This record gives sequence, structure tokens and C-alpha cells, in this order.
Amino acid sequence: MNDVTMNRRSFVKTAGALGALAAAGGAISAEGSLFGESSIAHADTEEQTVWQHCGVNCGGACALQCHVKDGSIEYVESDNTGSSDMNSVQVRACLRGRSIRRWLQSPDRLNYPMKRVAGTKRGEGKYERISWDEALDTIASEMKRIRSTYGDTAMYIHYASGVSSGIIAGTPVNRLFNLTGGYLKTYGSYSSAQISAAGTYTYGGGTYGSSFLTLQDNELVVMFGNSPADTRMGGGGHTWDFARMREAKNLRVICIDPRMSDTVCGQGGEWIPIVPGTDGALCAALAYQWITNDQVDTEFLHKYCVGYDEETLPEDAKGKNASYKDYILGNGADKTAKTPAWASAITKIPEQRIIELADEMAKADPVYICQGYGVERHSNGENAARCIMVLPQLLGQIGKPGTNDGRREGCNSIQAIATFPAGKNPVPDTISLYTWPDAIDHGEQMTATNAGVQGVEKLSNSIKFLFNYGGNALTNQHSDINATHELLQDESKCEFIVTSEVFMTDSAKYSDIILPDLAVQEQLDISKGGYADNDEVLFFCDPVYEPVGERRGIYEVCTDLAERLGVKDQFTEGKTREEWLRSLYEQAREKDSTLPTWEEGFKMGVYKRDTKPKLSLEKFVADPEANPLPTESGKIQIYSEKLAKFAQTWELNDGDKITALPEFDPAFDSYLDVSEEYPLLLMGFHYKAHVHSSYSNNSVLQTAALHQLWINPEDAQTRGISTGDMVSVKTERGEVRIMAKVTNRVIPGTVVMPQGMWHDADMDGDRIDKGGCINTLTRYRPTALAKANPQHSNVAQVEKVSE
Ligand SMILES: Nc1nc2c(c(=O)[nH]1)N[C@H]1C(S)=C(S)[C@@H](COP(=O)(O)OP(=O)(O)OC[C@H]3O[C@@H](n4cnc5c(=O)[nH]c(N)nc54)[C@H](O)[C@@H]3O)O[C@H]1N2
Ligand SMILES: Nc1nc2c(c(=O)[nH]1)N[C@H]1C(S)=C(S)[C@@H](COP(=O)(O)OP(=O)(O)OC[C@H]3O[C@@H](n4cnc5c(=O)[nH]c(N)nc54)[C@H](O)[C@@H]3O)O[C@H]1N2
Ligand SMILES: [Mo]
Repeated sequence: MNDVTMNRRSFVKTAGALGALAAAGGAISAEGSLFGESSIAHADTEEQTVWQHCGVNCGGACALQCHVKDGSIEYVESDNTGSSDMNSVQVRACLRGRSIRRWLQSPDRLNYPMKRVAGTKRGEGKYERISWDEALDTIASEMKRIRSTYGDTAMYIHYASGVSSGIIAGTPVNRLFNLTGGYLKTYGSYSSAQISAAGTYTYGGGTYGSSFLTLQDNELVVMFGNSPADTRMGGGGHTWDFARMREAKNLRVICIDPRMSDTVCGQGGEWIPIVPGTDGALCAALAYQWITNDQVDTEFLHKYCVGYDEETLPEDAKGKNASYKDYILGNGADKTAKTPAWASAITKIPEQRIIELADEMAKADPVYICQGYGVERHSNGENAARCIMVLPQLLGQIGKPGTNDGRREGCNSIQAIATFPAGKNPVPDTISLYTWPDAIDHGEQMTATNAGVQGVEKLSNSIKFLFNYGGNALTNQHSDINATHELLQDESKCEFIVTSEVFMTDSAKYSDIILPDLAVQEQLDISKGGYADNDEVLFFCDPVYEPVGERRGIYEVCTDLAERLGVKDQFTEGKTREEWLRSLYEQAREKDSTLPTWEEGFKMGVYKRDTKPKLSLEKFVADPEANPLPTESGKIQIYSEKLAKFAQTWELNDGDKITALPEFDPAFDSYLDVSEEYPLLLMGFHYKAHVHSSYSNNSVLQTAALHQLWINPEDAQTRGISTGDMVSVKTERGEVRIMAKVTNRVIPGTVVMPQGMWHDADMDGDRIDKGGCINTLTRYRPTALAKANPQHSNVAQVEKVSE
């Protein structure tokens, strides 16, 4: 197949001719569809193979070879180059990527710039077609007006992960904003804000540890809230790395999870079910067993860590029973020994199973301990993530082959390639990403100590202008859609919202102007590939076909806005998108001469090379004096002085806690908060049928993997619920309707549903969400330390819907 890959120039020529043909056929309608089944123009042209990649944010970025004929994708293959052995792995796409034809060529794609119909409110979704000139003039004049009225800190670019691969990717918008005065910055993400905070105060930064490819023969792997089979599905990614290691090394895999994930189901691993949000208690009991059975590696703890025992505590903390050992043994402030019996009552893992797990982990050498982001996306996520990180420290299982540091499995990518330069943002004001609704509602009241503001003591402004490029996190992916609806409807708060999208999403409906973007696959770019262990990959991606309708790429759109704002020359530096790509790629080749030339790359479509698996903290463990960690002490911090200080000085919500040690803290919406009205815990998970809300509008994928609420037979029986029944799920925030799946794959007392389905409610009527979007149900309340999203922590009720 590879040899039919066409030369870029000849394709563009061919596609250009076809585009004209399609237009002549009258296929473009005002409603925006070029690709209704009957509207494909047929011409007697040859099929071409175009290399592309799947650009959504599962992180896989897998290879797609699109077979294109007459300006339309006929079918899609993935990577079939190289071999499928340990090296030169084929970067094979999962079903989502392979279905991209239905997504890209959906009749629902946006084709024209639109503005909200005068007199309608945000969220109503009533739009009219306008010209690009009108759209760009309006945006540029609103940018000027709002910046000059309120200042640079009123400008905001929202988190968006729909375009997260490629060299050009999302940065043109940032560059435009930076050249015109800057914008309110953010730290953290919806993905990993809490584990990042945990990593910062423990290891000095980072969420990733060792690669799976460091695993040894017959090794024990213990995963907390991690399912590579669900969340790293692509063939070049971790699920494949892990599957191959499982086969080759005879691994024993234990997954601790309230849900039996695809990483265990049918794969011979062991599932240890746990009550959501209680991992910290399990970890404390494991530590209790190791300490009381003399199984901790005291030498490692003394040499590399701060705060395990009295001896290694910082001076200020000494003499107060403030060590980790004191906390575990019950000599600390809470006077509670963290015994397996104590943890069993909280986690619902039988006491004997905890004792056995502790013993097995202590005797395994090496043992690989890791976590996904399922634990951290809870109300107590920052502490829970730290509690897991302590486990390999206690056992001295860090820095040698087969070990990990308690964070997520690590990966590699080609470092030499820089993305399109965003330039420098002169604005110091920085918020935790998740707190953006507060920054719209009452920015000027947000401070360093009450809202985790960084860069300044206090924000000077609220957000007044919002740019949303390739994201659905205004509503669908952010917490508490019903509350955000009210906030965004109020035009006196955020005065102007722009969305650049490929579909009319729920978030797009809150925009004043919507711009129809060219999809990633409709543009020229180079992608660095996704999360994978031993391969470094580049995809040289040609546009699959000529632009359809009036879709335009973000680089060209930002160039036109830059012109209207008087900074075009600085923005483009005289270059087109292709010229930027070529020059950034040339710069990369100067740093890394093994990379193919531009021409060679586009001829190959995919470039792969082997790389060394990452072993976390290898250098630090080999020589801690020569290679100190970027923490206050240069060592691993079980006890953090910075956190001890925050605990004293930050203004926290009632019940919120910041602790110097990694402690179990149930926080809010936990197992302690279930009530008669809301007797169940409810959490979301990242599902194979879609990536967040991307691909959620693909009916084939939805049929392949149904959108269902998983409920244990015990909870289903008392409610008269069978698989296939329609149920109502309610929290204090709202109600969704969804099909039930009665299954032992979820523990009693907890229900789970995939996150990312499209919100679908009559917002002027009953607001019942028939799309089954979990964020109709989630609470907007930033966590204590990271001020991040606790979207997996909820208490809920489930009932059968009779009609
Ligand atoms: N198919 C698919 N893949 C994806 C994505 C997607 O939407 N779909 N999204 C991508 C993105 S952006 C991200 S950030 C990652 C997210 O990856 P993760 O955050 O790791 O995914 P989750 O599904 O939230 O959680 C992982 C596992 O943790 C479990 N879990 C939840 N709460 C707890 C708990 O309290 N304790 C324990 N022990 N386990 C718990 C869940 O049941 C799930 O099996 O996935 C990426 N990959
Ligand atoms: N309750 C709950 N909520 C969650 C999570 C959870 O676990 N539970 N997970 C959170 C996580 S980890 C994340 S990362 C966020 C993700 O939240 P988002 O970043 O909003 O991710 P998506 O929902 O995939 O939205 C991406 C959008 O990009 C659009 N898009 C795709 N390709 C293109 C393109 O080429 N151009 C343009 N302009 N647009 C494009 C898609 O149509 C889609 O609407 O969600 C978070 N929300
Ligand atoms: Mo994410």
C-alpha cells in the first residue's frame, strides 16, 4: 500500500480539480452539507492514499491512511508499515480513528461562519450565516473594545483539547493574543491538575513515571485507577506496549478500581474492587502492614526521602509527631492506627485481602506501582495521588529496572520538534484552569490564598472575552452544565464568546460567533504521534481533500485577525502555514540530524524509530547529590513544608484540607455523603466509544459500544431495573436519562457512566438531559490544593423511568 502514497503536489492538484467539480455539481447547500450520500460527485479519477492521523485527545495520534477518490474518503486503513514485533511497532488506529470518514464527512459539519440571531440568548442555538468579513470584523472590533475597556487580563483562551497534535495545533490563537497584549493565563488541566500538584510537591513536578517497557519477567504490576486498554487504545500506544509485555513477560496484573475495566476483563489480571475516592485509606493500610512487619526499606527512605520518620522530618516539623510513620501508626493528630480493619471498613476491600496484597507487594522485587487519572479526578484527588506515590518509596522500589514512582506510565516522543511559536504573554495573572467560571463571575475577588491565583496576589479583572478553539469544555466537558448555562447566558458578565469548531457542539451554542474550522485531517501538518513507549513516530500529513464550504484553517483565520489588529507582519513573519511548517521542521533537523528530510518524510507518510524506555528517577537514585530533585529539599518529599505552610495560610472552604503528609481525606461528595435522597456514588470514566465528546456523534461507534449506566445487580434489583431499561439519574444539579446495564463489573453502592456524551436538554423546559452527559450531574467545586475538577465525585439516585 505504501508505494501508492502519492506525492503531495500531485495530490493537491488533483484534489483541486475535484473540489471544483463537486461545487459545480451543486452539492454545497446553505444548510451546509457537501457529503450527503447522494451528493458525492463522481468523476473518473484514481484513488489516492493520503497519510493522516487521528488528532483527538486520547493521546494516541494513530496513523490513518485515507483512500480518497473524487474528494471523498472511500475507506480508511491504518499503519501497515514495518512489523508488529517489539520494535518498529505498527501505529494502528482503534475503531474510532478507522471511522473518521463518518466524522469528517458528516452532513452535520460546520461549513460557514455564523452569528447568534439577534434577540436570542446564548444556549438557544439559533444562528445565521454571515460572511467571513463580517465574522472577522466583529471579532477584531470586540477584541479591541474589550481589551481597551477592561485591560489585557479580561482576555481569555479556554482549555480545548480537540486539536492536540500537530506542529501548528492550537498555538496560532495564543500568538495572536500575545501580540496584542496577552491574556489571562491558566495552569493545570481537566486531565491531570491534581496528580500534577501531587507530583510537584512530591517529586518537584510531572505526572509520568517509567515506561511499561522497563517491566521484567514475572513481575507484579499494581495499577490504581488506570486502564490502558480503555484510555490508551491506539496500536502505537500503551495498551499495545502493555499487551506485548503481558505476553512476553508473564506479568501478574492487579487493577484497583470500582469498575472492572477492559484492562482486566477477559485478560487474566485480578480486579480488586474499591469504593471510589478511598484509595488513600487502602494505601495507608498497606503502609501499616509494611511498617509493622518490618518490610519498609528504611535505608531508601533515609537516603532519598523527607518526613518518613522523626529523623527525616524538616527541623520545624520535629517534636510534633508529624512524621508519616506517626500518622500511619496512630501517633499523629488523628490518633488513628491505619490498620487493615480500619481501611476495610472504608474501602470495602476485605481485611484479609488487604493483608495479602501488602505481603505480596512487599515480597515482589521488582514491583511496578502506577496510577491513571481516575483517582486524581476526585474531590480528594491531590492527596489520594500522593498516597499512591508513597508506596514505591516505602518499598524502595524506585529507580531500578522494573520499577515506577507511583505516577502514570511514561512515554517518549521526538523532542527536537517545536510547535508553532506562541510568543511571550506579558500578563502575569494566572488562574487554575478549572476556576474559569469564577473568573467570569467574580474574577476581582480571586486571590492567591482563596483561589490559588498565581503570578499576582489578586486578579484585577473578570474574564470578558473568551476564545474557544477546538473544545467543548464551556458546558459539555465542564462541571454542572445547568449552572454554567446561567453564567454564560448573562451577557453582562462574559461579553463576547467565539468558538472555532467542526461541529455545532453544546459549547458552540454559547458563542456569539462560530467559525467553521478545517479539521486537522483537512490540513497540512506533521504530528509527533502519541503516548507510546519504545517508538518515536512522525506522521507527515497531507490534507485529505480540498476545503469544503467556507471552512478555513486557524492559521489563516488568525492571520486575517492579525491584519485587522495591525500585527499581521509580526504574526506571519512573512510566512504561510506551509512555510512555517517547513522552517520549524528544518530547525528540528538541525538539532536532530537523523530525521528524514521534508521530502523524504512526505514520501514515507510515517517515520518511526526505536528509542530507550524511560526509567523514572534513575539518575537521582544512582547519585542523589549530583542529581537532586527540583523540590525544596532536593529529595522526595513525603512531608512537604510548602503544603504545611499553605495549610496555615490559605482560606479554604468548610471541610477542605491541605495536609503536609499524604493523608486519607474523604473530602466532599464521598462515601460519607450518601443519603436517603442520594444513596449512590456516581462517577464517569473515559470510554472506548469516544474521546470525551469527540466522536460521540458517530452513530456507528455508539452502536458498537453502548452508552449505559453500569449498575450492580444488588442496586438494580431493589429498583426493579433490568439491562436495557431507561433510567433517570439525579443529583442536586440535574437529571439525565440513560440506558441501564446491570453488571457485576461495578461494585454495589456505586454507579458509573461514560463521560463525554452530548448534552441534549430543553433548557427552557424541564432541563432533563436525554443525551446522557454526566456533566449535567457533576458539581462545580474546585478542590482544596490544585483548585481542580472533582468530576468523578458525586452522590446520586437512580430510578427506572416508567414511560
Ligand atoms: N477511549 C478513550 N480514551 C481516552 C479518553 C477518552 O475520552 N476515551 N480521554 C483521554 C484523556 S484526555 C485522558 S485525561 C485520559 C484519562 O485517563 P484516566 O483519567 O486514567 O481515565 P478514567 O476513565 O477517568 O479513570 C481510569 C480508571 O480509574 C477508575 N477510577 C475512577 N475513580 C477511581 C477511584 O476512586 N479509585 C480507583 N482506584 N479507581 C478509580 C475508573 O473506573 C477507570 O477505570 O484518557 C485519554 N484516553
Ligand atoms: N465529568 C467529566 N468531565 C470531564 C472528564 C471526566 O472524566 N469526567 N474528563 C475531562 C478531561 S480529562 C478532558 S481532557 C476534557 C476534554 O474536553 P475537551 O477538550 O472539550 O474535549 P472534547 O469533548 O473532545 O472536545 C473537543 C472538540 O474539538 C472539536 N474538534 C475536533 N477536531 C477539530 C478541529 O480540527 N478543529 C476544531 N476547531 N475543532 C475540532 C470536536 O468537535 C470537539 O467538540 O474533558 C474533561 N471533562
Ligand atoms: Mo484529559
